[in-house]
Amino acid sequence: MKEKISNLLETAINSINSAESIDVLNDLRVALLGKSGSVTGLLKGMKDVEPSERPKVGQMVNELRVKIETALNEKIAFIKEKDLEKRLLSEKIDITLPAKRKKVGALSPITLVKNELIDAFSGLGFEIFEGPEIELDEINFQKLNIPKDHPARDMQDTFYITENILLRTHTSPGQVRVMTSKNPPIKVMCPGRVYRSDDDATHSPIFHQIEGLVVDKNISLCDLKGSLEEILKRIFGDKIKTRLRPSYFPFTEPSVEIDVSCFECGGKGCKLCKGTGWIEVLGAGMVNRKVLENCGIDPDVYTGYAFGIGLERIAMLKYHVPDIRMYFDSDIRFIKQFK
Ligand code: FA5
Repeated sequence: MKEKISNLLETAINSINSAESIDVLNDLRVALLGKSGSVTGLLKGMKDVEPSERPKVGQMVNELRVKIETALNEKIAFIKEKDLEKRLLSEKIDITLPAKRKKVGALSPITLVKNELIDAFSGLGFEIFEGPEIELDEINFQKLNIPKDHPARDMQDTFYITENILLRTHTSPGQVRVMTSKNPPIKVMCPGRVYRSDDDATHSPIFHQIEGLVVDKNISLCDLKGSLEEILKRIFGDKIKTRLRPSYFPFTEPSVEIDVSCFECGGKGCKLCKGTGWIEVLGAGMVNRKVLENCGIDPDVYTGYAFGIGLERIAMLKYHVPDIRMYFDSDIRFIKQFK
């Protein structure tokens, strides 16, 4: 029996030493120590051993089991370490290689101008209000003093969903929504997308505006002029001058167009300002008494001013974009210029 034990130990250690994979070692563990393994087989032969010898032989078999188990575990640990070394070598990372460049997008010039304007108006205390793009005829037109069949509707033909529901033609309905839901003092800007049945190099069927509205006691045209001068200087530079020209909007009275002196030629006259030295940038005016009344605000107590800026137009001027359709062409070369 003792000989059997030492023979089994020798063959087991040889097999473990020559094994090259964890799978082979696991098979060996089953063949040697498993239920029907060789070591368990030895125990079954104990009945043939002299009773006086049994404790000693039993101890030898246990020692054999421990030696085989230790040898198996050591070999498995050795193989695992080798595998790890191999993997670390093959997966070596060269941190000196140049990194792959991530493609970074750019903000559209419309977003750039929008952010700049929002920033400037916020600085003057304007809060943001955003109205819906699908609007009621009543709010887009009628409450703004543009009744059905008013000739001013020709300038803002749009896309009708039903007879009374349409895609808003300007951000001015934002004025109505604010005035009917909030008491003065009011100081808001309404940025957003608007729609018209237009399509040429300077007019798009979809474009962006920012509306401004201030309603309080004693608001005058001077407040309008002062605030907008401040904002336009932020956008076009400190050197520009502004001027107010009489205009007409049904929802403001008096109404004005605001021009800035040409920031390209300093007012001497060039291609950009078509030789006039001035560039028209926005429409504005004192809120019409009728509009205040339509929105439940007493025009004998409160007055207000409002203005509407076309973002595409400002961005075209600022970034020399020759055709409004370039904003919507999805040509990556166009947008890359604004990084
Ligand atoms: C209005 O939309 C008025 N709601 C502005 C206003 C608000 C006046 C408050 C007074 C008080 P107008 O139709 O002029 O006004 O448009 C304003 C600006 O939007 C224009 O100066 C122009 O820059 C831009 N715009 C108008 N139509 C288009 C178009 N189809 N594509 C691109 N920009 C346009």
